[in-house]
Amino acid sequence: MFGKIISYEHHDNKVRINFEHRVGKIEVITPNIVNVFSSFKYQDHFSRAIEDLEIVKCNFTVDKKDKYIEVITDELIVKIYDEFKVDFYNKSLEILCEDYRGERDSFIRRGCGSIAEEEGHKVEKNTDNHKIQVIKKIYGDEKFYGLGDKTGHLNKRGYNYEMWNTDDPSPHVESYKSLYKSIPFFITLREKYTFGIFLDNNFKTYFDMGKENSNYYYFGSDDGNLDYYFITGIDMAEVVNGYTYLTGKTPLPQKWTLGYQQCRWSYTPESRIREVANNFRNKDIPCDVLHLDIDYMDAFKVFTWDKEKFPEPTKLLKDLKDNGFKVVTIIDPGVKKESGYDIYEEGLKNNYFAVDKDGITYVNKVWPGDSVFPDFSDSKVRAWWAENQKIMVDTGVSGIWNDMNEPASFNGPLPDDVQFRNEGRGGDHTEIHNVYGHLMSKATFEGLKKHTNKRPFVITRACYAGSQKYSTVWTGDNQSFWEHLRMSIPMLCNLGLSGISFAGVDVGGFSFDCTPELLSRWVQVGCFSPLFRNHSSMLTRDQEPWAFDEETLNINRKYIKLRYKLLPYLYDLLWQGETTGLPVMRPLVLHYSDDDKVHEINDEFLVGKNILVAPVVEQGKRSRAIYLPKGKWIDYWTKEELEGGRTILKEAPLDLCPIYIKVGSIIPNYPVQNYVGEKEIEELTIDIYPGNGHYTHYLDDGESFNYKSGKYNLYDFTMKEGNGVTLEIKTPHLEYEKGYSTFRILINSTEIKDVKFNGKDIAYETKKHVVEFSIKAEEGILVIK
Ligand code: MIG
Repeated sequence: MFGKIISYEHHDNKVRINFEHRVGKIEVITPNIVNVFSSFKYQDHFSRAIEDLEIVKCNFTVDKKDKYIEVITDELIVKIYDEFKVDFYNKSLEILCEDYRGERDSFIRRGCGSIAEEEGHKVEKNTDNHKIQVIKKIYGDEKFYGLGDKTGHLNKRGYNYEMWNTDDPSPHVESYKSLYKSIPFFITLREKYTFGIFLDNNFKTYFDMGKENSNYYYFGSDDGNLDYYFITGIDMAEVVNGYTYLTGKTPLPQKWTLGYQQCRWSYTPESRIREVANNFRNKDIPCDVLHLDIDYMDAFKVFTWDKEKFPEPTKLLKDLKDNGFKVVTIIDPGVKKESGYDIYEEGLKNNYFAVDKDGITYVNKVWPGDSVFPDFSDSKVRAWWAENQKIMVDTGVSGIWNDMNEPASFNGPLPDDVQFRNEGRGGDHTEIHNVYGHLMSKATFEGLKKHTNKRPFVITRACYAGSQKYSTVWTGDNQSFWEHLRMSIPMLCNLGLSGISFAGVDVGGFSFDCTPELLSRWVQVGCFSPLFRNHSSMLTRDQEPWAFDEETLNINRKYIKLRYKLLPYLYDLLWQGETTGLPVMRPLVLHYSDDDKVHEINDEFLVGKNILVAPVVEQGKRSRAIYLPKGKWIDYWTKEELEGGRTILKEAPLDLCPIYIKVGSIIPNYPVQNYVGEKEIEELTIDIYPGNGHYTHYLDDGESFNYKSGKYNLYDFTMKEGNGVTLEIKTPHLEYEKGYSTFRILINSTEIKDVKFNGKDIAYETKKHVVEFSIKAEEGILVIK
């Protein structure tokens, strides 16, 4: 297709290569990130994922060799051959990734497809060529991670997927090619190397990770540009950082968004939501957020309230706020086609809706019946949608939940030729589909930012790469199946590796009836996922923490309280993520990739670097095998020290989720509150697992953007072992006025005889497994012997 290399030119960070039939470009973004581009549709990248990209000025050389052109950065060697074949080497000249030179060749599928299809079997296609396709060689040691919210296991090797945002409420199983999100990014882990590839193409894209043939994997599309980034790094963490350097980091959310959230399709009428709120307080279960699903609206008209079921929404929301609850309302994209309805009329008058091929406003059916679809690919429409958020904000709504934005529709999918403004370029549904939810979230984010001046809380179902800048996500309509509890772990871990740190699944499962045991186990996973929301569908049995029996209620309370204890740790992780791009919930492979035993662990995960969670995810199980990576780990419940690098067997009765803390960890804790902000927290608890370690705790007002101008505090803890333990406390940044007055130190060891802070003796108490004492929250050296 490209033909032979004819010549090349080199300007700034770009190398333009003229082939016989086409032009190819190599762009050096940073020493670790190189873009491979050829225009098939647009001359420029026209990226929806990457905004305001900063090209790092770096030295690189370009040379013409006999058979190839060589681009050398400080970290990468890129060799470009005829036909725009591109190979990547590290600086030691070891090959990381090369284009496959052979023919595509699928394995044989014996039998007769048409007969099987008649009975309803789905028959997989054989080789399927795409206009744009890049085929990479498989060396044999590859494992693949990322790709957003795909079903199945952590490692994607041997499977194929498509990126086409899809709302399919039937049970999500391993054979699904696509769900709600399109994040065309994956990380390859090889025995000694790791790198990521981000195909920035928002048309339908295809990923085959060695399913068609075990000698190669490929990615491609039938439209858009050939436009991919090769991202390398010393480890997976650096690759994630590189990917989020391009597409953006998950911003620090308001602190209450990390509290427990309760949802249901739908809490209605208003007396029901008041009852749910009161139950939380009466039953001593912390909760920060209640969600209102579609039935709060008048005839499903967005930005309206059903005045019969919710006669006084402002008063309701105020009462709930006084009781410590924030309310999040659902907003779908579909606008009811109804004359006299202001949102519809306004949009129609201004041509804000997508149109059909003849330029007539396109109509499809969603909840309100016949509906029209705002064209979020037009900045004017986004600005209008952003303004509409004010209607909700003025009523007292604290966050917006964007659903159905794949977009989903009842009368068949939107036809390919539905027309959008596409930022002035014009484009059809095949181009906008995968970014529709992304652009809707962006509009919602901007509206909430403007009208609250707080960090926006948006939850979206549909996504594209980079949506993390605007929105948290949930994984759509799972079911109350054990299989879906199991799947939630690799799914959230892969979303995290795909840049989406703030994510969650419907705890307890959306469709189907949950059981007491399933909810008891699910809350043990949910309390560690960044978005912690129990949600269930109408027509299923109640699923609130108290909806089953006393035991289930107690287990819910125990883990929701644990969540509130860990709030400062989770908040710190999100704060760190603004710099590192690392998610809260991480697969073990992210930090222990040298240990091949963790590469495929689907039923354990890390929270940050220090906490390992190994939940029970099978009905009836009361014990499980747990692999602990190398190093020393402390059992969170018994305080027993365990040597890692081996599999242990752990008893896990229904109320116990196995949790392990790495030796050398320092974990901040808050007292349990009914909701974030209920208590003024003057004393920060520091849970210490003696060893060598370092931790930085971050504190700010938890809601505004003042931290961006320096209004925050940092508390730095450095722990060293040897002749007891010393903990050096520093406060390198203290510009937020409401700091702590004391630290409550918990030392997870009882072999202690003497504690001194800045040379003075400190009295301590010895409890069952820990030694406890308080000190002033100031700089100093704590010596524990
Ligand atoms: O399928 O608004 O995924 O969370 O409760 C119905 C009703 C549409 C789908 C969402 C679900 C929500 C439901 N919605």
